[in-house]
Amino acid sequence: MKLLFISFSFFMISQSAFPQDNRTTETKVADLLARLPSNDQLLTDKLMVDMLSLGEYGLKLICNQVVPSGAVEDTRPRFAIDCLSRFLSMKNEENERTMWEKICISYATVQKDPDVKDFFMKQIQLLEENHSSETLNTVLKEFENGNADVRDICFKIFSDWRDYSVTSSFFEICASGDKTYEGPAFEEYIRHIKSSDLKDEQKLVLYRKIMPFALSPVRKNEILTETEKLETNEGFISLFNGINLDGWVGDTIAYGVDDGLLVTIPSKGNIGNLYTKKEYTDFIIRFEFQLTPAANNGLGIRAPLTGDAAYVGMELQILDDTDPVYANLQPYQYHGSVYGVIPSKRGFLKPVGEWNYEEVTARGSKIEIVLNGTAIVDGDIAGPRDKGTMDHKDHPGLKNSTGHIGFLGHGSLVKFRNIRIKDLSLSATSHVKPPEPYGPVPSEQQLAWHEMEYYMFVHFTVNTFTDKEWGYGDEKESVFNPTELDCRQWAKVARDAGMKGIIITAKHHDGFCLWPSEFTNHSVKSSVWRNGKGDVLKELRKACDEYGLKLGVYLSPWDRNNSFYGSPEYLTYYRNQLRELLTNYGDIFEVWFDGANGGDGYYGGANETRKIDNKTYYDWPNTHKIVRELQPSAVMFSDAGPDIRWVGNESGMGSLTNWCLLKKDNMYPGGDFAKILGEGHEDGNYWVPAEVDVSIRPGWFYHKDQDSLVRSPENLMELYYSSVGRNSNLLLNVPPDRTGQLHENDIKSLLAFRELLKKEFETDLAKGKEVVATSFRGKGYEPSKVNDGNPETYWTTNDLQTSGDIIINLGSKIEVNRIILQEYIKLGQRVQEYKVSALLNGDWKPLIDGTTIGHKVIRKFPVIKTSEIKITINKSKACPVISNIELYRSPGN
Ligand code: FUL
Repeated sequence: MKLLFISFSFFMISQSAFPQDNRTTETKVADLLARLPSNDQLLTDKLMVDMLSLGEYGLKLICNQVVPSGAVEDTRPRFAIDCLSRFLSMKNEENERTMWEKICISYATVQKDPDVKDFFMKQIQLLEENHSSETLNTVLKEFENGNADVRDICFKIFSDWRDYSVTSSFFEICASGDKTYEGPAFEEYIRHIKSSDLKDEQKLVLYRKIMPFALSPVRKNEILTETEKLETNEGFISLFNGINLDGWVGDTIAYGVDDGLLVTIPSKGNIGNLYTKKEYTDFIIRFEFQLTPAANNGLGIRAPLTGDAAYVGMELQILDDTDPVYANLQPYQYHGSVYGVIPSKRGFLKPVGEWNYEEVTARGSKIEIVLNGTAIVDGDIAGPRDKGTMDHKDHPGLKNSTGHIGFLGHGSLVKFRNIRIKDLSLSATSHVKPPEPYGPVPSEQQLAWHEMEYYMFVHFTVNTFTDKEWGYGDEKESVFNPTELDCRQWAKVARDAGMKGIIITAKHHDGFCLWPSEFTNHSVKSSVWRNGKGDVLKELRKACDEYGLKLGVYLSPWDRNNSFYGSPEYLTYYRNQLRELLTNYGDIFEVWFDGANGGDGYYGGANETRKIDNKTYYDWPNTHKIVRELQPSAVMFSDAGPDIRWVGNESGMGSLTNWCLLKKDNMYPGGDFAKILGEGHEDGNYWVPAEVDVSIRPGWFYHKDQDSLVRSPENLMELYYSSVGRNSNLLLNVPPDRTGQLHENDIKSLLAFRELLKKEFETDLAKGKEVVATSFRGKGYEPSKVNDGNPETYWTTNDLQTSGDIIINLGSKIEVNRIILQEYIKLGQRVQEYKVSALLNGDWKPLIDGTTIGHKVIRKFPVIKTSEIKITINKSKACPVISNIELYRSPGN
């Protein structure tokens, strides 16, 4: 391009176009077009110079012949115009450029054909490449003077501009008050600033400039989100959430929230002071305010909650000092002055009714105030504090090192918005504080349990040999005689199937113990198996250790064998057995208390029905204490916790809405709580997540006639989605047969499922990709934390925000059909509503929506080819805290 320019200049000097040429312009145009297009660079250059000398009329004649692209007509005029505009774009002759822009605009305006319109607009763009401001001004003038058609064209030209300099034009369009263009201009303004290379601080200035013109709440929000993001980067947080007065104390009657603004309500009587709950020492506070005629308010700083803040703290005047009633004020009473202490400059307020932007910096004894871009106060309170104040009054508050910040009411109507603070007391190196936990949070042992996700249930006892599901309790011990018991085989299969542990029915309702309990003869020690010397628990413990699995125990509270069942003595017996299990078999990760309680049974020969009150009989709290004492890292399962709750069904269905929270105080095992157990309580006061227990076969125990009814690998996959995929753990029962080993059909299915699972989640398409969010809390909580593979890092926003978008940029268009979402549950379960969408032809196509997330949700959606996936947190109890997002293209649909 540079070379071309030099050669043009040469022509301009050495050749005058059409010397002493008396032909008409029409003939010259025809002659010129006849010589185009040309591949000869020199000739082209010369023709361009000639073209320009044709003047406005001649150029218009060329333009008149412009034809839309794709048509077979003569393309020479197009070539001519194209060359010419390139030429002009490199020259500085303003007159010529302006002439050409005007021509292009007028042609773009009158042309009906969209292609031709486009063509002329591109010409204008070309002109802009080197000289933005003049071109922009021309287009802007056209916008301002133009009819609807011209305006549309000009607007399109603006929005296609790549340079950020166009933002000021958008600003003028936004400020023009034309409703048709306000919205789009606003969006373009934001888009241009966002994509510019400006520093955050410069961007903030531009956003602030446009803020007062944001008439609709949507736009206001958009700009707020952007500024908040930038200010968060700088360490600012919002003091006012636009919804309620959370975080504020004092006169919450005469201050209220109206349409996202903090307002005084004079009708509520004397307006008092509204203070931040928190105290601040050194800080920068930024806010906007709008005054009414003669309005009076004040910004209290380093103030106590009671007393006259102007004296017991400091009052920075907020005052319409332009009103005649204030004609005779002292400078230490003007707007901005530290009342009575430090003067300010008058004359920088916007006209009453307009929004003012103010920034106050309090650092040690220095106070600075910038109003609408002008420094109106730059003072030091040390002097007046030690030597006396301007108003000669006593200001003990000047000695305060810290205090509340507040709006001090003096009866007038005043509005505030965008109140943000940066706490300078937090040193620059100290990182942004994490959010406080919200609501109940998981214990250490519950967290470890959440990580397990998928493990094996083993139902094995006399029933295996009697072909029953519930033994009556009168079974002879000799029936228990597995021919080739092999706990190592169970453990190997569990490990190979991807499971993390095994929970065994140490004692089922029949009362038969798989370990040689000291407290009964109804156990393996009375069987012929291993000559009465066997101990299934011991063998399983060893096997689990060998295969790196955790061990859990099921000890049925209902015991149809024991003669004491129903009386207090039984509790002693039950607890003794529990102690044996929790003392002699190493670390136990989960103790399983089932909810089937009471009924008929053998009961030591009584052969009768025994009913117990399941609310009171077991005195659970005292049993729980034993577990806590002997196995502090174990979790306890039952219908109602205390640590893990039943999901409410045995069909493998976790609930789509699934809170890990439960109001368990009035719940007990065996109660009628199925639906509650599925969903949990949104406002639950304990962390009690759900476990999905389900069998790979119709029965819990092995029955030969169910060998053909083992769940298929595909069916196991569905179970996985409806349990682990729904914020629950999956406890999958695989019962050994009479040999004491798992049946080959079960093994085949489990291992094939394992393979399917691997393929289902083979390559995480989100990993390491660029992630952006509508806002984030600050350093250490960036959106990139959701796909850094580290479960201990997370994206979150500032405390007052309860929604937000995260967009994962996949780099190019790829197919996706699964998403995994995880909250950082150490800070509580928060998300109440979310949705996922994909970018499709420039629009966000909704894929799925959901309610809760918790430890993990895995969601399917039909295959979509997209370059961006957006996760929207619509509603959250407190700022959303997301630790992980994964995306997959699974072989399934
Ligand atoms: C229930 C029992 O009654 C079933 O037999 C099975 O053990 C199931 C897991 O728990 O309470």
